[in-house]
Amino acid sequence: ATAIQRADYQAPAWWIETVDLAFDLDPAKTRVLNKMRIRRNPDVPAQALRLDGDELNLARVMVNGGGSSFKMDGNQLVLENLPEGHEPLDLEIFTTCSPIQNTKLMGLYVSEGTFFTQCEAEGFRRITYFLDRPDVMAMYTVTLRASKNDYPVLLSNGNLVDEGDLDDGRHFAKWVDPHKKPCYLFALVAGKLVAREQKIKSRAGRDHLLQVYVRPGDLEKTEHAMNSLMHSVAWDEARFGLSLDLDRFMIVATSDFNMGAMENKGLNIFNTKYVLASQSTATDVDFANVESVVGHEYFHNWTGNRITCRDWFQLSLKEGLTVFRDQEFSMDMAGTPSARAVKRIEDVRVLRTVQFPEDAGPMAHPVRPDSYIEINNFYTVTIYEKGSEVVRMQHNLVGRDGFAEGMKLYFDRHDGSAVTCDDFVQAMADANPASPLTQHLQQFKRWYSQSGTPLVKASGQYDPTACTYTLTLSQSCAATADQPEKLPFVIPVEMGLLGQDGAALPLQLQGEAVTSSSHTLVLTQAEQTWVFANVAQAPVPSLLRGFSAPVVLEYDFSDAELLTQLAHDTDAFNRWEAGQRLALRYALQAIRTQGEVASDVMPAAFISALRDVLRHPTLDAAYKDLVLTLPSESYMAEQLEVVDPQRIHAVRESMRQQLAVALQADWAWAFDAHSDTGAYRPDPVSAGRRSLTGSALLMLCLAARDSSDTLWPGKTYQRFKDAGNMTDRFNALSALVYSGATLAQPALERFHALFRNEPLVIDKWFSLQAGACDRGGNVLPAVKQLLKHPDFSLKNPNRARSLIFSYCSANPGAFHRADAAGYVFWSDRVLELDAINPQVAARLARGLDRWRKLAEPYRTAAREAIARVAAKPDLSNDVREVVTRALG
Ligand code: BAL
Ligand code: ZN
Repeated sequence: ATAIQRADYQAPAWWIETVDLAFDLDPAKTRVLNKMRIRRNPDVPAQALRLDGDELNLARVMVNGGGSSFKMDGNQLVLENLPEGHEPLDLEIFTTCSPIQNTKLMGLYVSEGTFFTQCEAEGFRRITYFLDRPDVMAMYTVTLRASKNDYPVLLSNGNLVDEGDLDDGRHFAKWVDPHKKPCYLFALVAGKLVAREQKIKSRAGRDHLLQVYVRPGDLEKTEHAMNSLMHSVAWDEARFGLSLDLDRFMIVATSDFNMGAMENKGLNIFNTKYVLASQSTATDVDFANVESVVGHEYFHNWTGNRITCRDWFQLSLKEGLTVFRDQEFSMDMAGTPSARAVKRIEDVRVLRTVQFPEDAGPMAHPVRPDSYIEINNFYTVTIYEKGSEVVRMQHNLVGRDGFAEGMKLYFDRHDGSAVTCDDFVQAMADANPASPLTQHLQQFKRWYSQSGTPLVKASGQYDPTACTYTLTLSQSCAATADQPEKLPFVIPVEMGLLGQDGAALPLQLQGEAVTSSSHTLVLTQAEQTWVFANVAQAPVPSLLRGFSAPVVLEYDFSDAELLTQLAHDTDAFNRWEAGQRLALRYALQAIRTQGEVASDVMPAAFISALRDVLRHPTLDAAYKDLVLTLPSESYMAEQLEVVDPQRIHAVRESMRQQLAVALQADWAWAFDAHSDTGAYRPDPVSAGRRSLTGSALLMLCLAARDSSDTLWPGKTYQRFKDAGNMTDRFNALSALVYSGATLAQPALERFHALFRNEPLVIDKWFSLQAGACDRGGNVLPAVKQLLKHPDFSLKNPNRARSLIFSYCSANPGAFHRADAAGYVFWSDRVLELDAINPQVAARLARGLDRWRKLAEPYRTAAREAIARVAAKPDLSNDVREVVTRALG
């Protein structure tokens, strides 16, 4: 396969104005009649019409009611002799496909007896021949015909305009979408479904019907999704003045889905994982994820659907912006400043533990990539999460009101069209002419064109005579796999100064008025210096507050300075960050030290500071829990030139044990003080209390290992049995499993028996065992055994992820084995999955992206495993691209 280049973009030679699709739905052979009105694009030299197709059986092609000559060029259907001129033509194409055989879950497929579609990015070509590119936007009419008994519900985009019975027990439904759209937003669903319904009136006074469709037994698990949808509608109106533009908005859940969810116009299709939630089957994290994903897909209705992408290189135009919007939505819903900070920390943790490695690895690409082989491989944390950070920097540079103005101008200019990332930034800048964004616009755009994580080095100098503090910031960005040279970025660095007692100092840049206690410096050059006046004492700098740019910040903090920040920083992010820096510092020292890992990796002063946070009278439980959580093994690995995963694992385990034992009485206090959360509500405050009690139980079970005490494992088992909600139950179960308690096995068996009919809970059951703490290499044999479990299926992406990804991609201490058995297991699964579902296989294939950093013997063994995958001749493009880059 050849790479597609962004620079090669050309406008389409033809437009498709209307599409009239008729489906005769049958699992084995579905017939699709596609009638299009097409027209030559007058701005482009005359060319043949080339329509994309994939795994279709072509039966007939007609032009203006008569037969037409055509040829095939690979997967493309080519019509060379179409009438000249710019009059519209009627093109009719009749094809069949086999949804039941579609295990790739792209295009039209069957899941548990129900038809679903997934068209983004290039799935529509698996339904009919088409100009399958996002800049071709058409009006759609869709008629569905199917057995009434087997498929009583027939759904597509837009409004239901007709329905009725046909001969032979079949029936039909006709849908018209009032908005033009690219084909990747097309959807249909047909099956035995029931809906929760809600009528709402928007601020603008328009009536809407909201529906959440699920399988009959799942209806009582849809209340939270519906509430989340109503909140999303209200939020987008309140924050951005964007109202729902449809009479009817539908969400449908399926248990077989490659992604989290899909924003098809008016007919969002969701992975059940992000729709279904009940107190007894879903954790607080699941509830929060449902809210966030429902919001994300709903917000796409404007950012993605009304304005879409010119080409797939612009994917972050809609994804980065929509992630930013869903993050803001979740923060606004969370309410308190503390809950906002918790959400921010969680988002930054994902960025740093997943996106930073991506940017430093073989798949590095800019937020707007320049080339790809398989677009499905570019639905990445760089496009989504880093893309969101790039939007967030714009938000911070123009201010909240300025951002709203920029959004307004963006819609005024581009509503109803397919545009580029440049168009978005230009609108943001034009709406805010006096902002630093506009001042540095061309340079700011490097965030879209350059990959890599910038490194910002800071140093400070206090002059006690002049009472000045001089802060110097310098930036650099290492070469990435795709780009050797980098130019300076525009980096907003929000900062403050603390006194030695932790009190905030007023900020006054020399020659300027006092600002406040927090200020944003805009670093644009390789090195810049700022001088602060009237600084009464040597300050502790609090830099990159709120993580104001997606960079690595280096500053030679003393332990004492970090302890001051941990105790006092008014910026909640940096307060948390100070604790992480200290923990990381001690971890790296222990990792680099030869010999057996000490049992006291962290000094007493740090343990004591953590105790103070844990016992703090006013901090929220959720925040405490984040501060008391050590940096992950993969984050530690990223800080090292050469990675010995077993050494990292041993050090982190030792640190956790130290925290468990040293704070044993405090954990017991924390458990008792927070364990009553009253009637279940998934709000951030009570969720935080549950999260902290869960951590406390794990710590108490770990401490019990040292003392052979059975009290806390016993109490934990009791809590597992008696829990009134899934969060408490699962946290207790996890504590038993992660601590290796003897009660873990009976608890796992009981859990399975209780929830055998709840697929999403059984996913948790698999995932927990695959993610268990490795003790003497015991996890891999357990995972292999679970592969044979009757509930396991490789074909269901959620189930495959729950067992295989949880082991290969989320459990480094168990996966990186000196005997290479983890890597062999990985390569076997990548190859098996590739034959079923290349998209999911390619995700798993990313699991060894960072093999070059590994110490021996891991490095050689990992390379051999990747080479083994690459040696397979008939690999999908998806997996081929990933392993080729990994080896390249
Ligand atoms: N557009 C693919 C799924 C999502 O990002 O919402
Ligand atoms: Zn999205």
